[in-house]
Amino acid sequence: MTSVPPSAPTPLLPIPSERQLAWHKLEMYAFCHFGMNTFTGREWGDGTESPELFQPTELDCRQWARVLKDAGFKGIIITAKHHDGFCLWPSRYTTHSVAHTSWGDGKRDVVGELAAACREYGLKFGVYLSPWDRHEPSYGDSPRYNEHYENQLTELLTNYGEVFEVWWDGACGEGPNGKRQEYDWRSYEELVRRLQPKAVIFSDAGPDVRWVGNEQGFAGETNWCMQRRDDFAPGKVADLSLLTHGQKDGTHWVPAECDVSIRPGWFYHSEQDAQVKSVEQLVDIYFKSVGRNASLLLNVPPDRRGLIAEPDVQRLLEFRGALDAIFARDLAREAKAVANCVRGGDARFAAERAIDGLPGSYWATDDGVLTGSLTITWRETVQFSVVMLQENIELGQRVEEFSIEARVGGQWQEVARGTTIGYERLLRILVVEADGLRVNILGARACPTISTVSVFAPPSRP
Ligand code: FUL
Repeated sequence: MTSVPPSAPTPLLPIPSERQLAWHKLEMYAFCHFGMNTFTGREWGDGTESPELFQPTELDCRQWARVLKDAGFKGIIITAKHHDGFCLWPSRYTTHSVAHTSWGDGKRDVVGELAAACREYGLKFGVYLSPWDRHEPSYGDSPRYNEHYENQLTELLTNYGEVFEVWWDGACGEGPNGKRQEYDWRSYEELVRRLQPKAVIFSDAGPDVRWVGNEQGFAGETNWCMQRRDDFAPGKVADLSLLTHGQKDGTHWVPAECDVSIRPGWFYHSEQDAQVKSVEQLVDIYFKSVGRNASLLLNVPPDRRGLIAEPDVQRLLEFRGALDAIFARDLAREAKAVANCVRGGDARFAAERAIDGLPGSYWATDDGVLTGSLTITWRETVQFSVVMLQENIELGQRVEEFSIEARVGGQWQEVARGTTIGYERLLRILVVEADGLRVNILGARACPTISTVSVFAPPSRP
């Protein structure tokens, strides 16, 4: 008698698009806030600044790319235009730009220089184009400004090669007597899709990536990639915790991105040189963003020279060193794994699939089996301090609750507990000496599909 091999679990909707899947894998990329505010010392300019003030003395976007690449970032998003309206590229649609300064004889293009540097260093390139524009006279005259915004977006999305992310800021400080602009988000979105079909679009309401609801760099411990997207609009979210946690019953796949600055401000201010975040803070942010099923967009603002300042360069390299040490040795790769339920009893869905280090392979249970345990054992005791879990999100985000146990002296003891997993969940645990580790899936929306269980040894002290 021949038995029919079990089929893969049916995707549990919503699931990520191709462009979202590629974005998930980036995990960590940088923001570079640079522009008029760098030279005025402000965070929000009012649009009356003279373009002449923009005078970087040693601008070198290759330095930005080199530093960020060495620190392990996968891409850079630049503030091509912030709220003050000053454009870092020679836009045909305004005189408020680099083309109208004496800097570089009005012939340099910061966006172009950064795009080229990203290409050279193998980094993705993204753009922030502030919808709120305090300089542009047509702002507030809704159809006219929407056309202006789309013209500028078109320049950015056609002249600089591939763009991986378009960042829409919901901020608008116009008071009750200020200009009211109705943004045509739908039309902007169609434009991005047409010109850069691979780019993800970020805003409070996606459509592809959502703001996490705070600027401190953390996602909720419970963090779903789903959102009831039609209930949201950029800059209009009343309950930010919905962005921090996502929505289990969300209708669309709109995962979270954590934007946070390495300094107190988004722009460079020399008086904040001593306030660059510590390695401990950056590692903590990493565990609370990447480690909670979100991406990390770390802002590293270049200084008035047009270079990433020394304290930041130093800190980024230390941060890289710390991450390399934490993730140096995956003990799961040296272990055996078994599960109490394997889909159809088939080796294609066995526990080993979660520790084989191969992308796309995963442990799964039978349909309707919403709990299960995966046990890893070592021949001798090991010490570990970090566990990484991943779901095969191509089939949807499923796990709602899990626990982790360690076998210490022959006894199983709980060392961590959590809710969602998603693309990636990192857990820091007290160092234990154990010869086994068990991941218990305690609840799921459909049969769990676990693509990775990694167990990292404590960093060895130099
Ligand atoms: C906010 C802006 O108002 C800040 O200046 C900064 O650009 C931040 C990333 O987004 O909404």
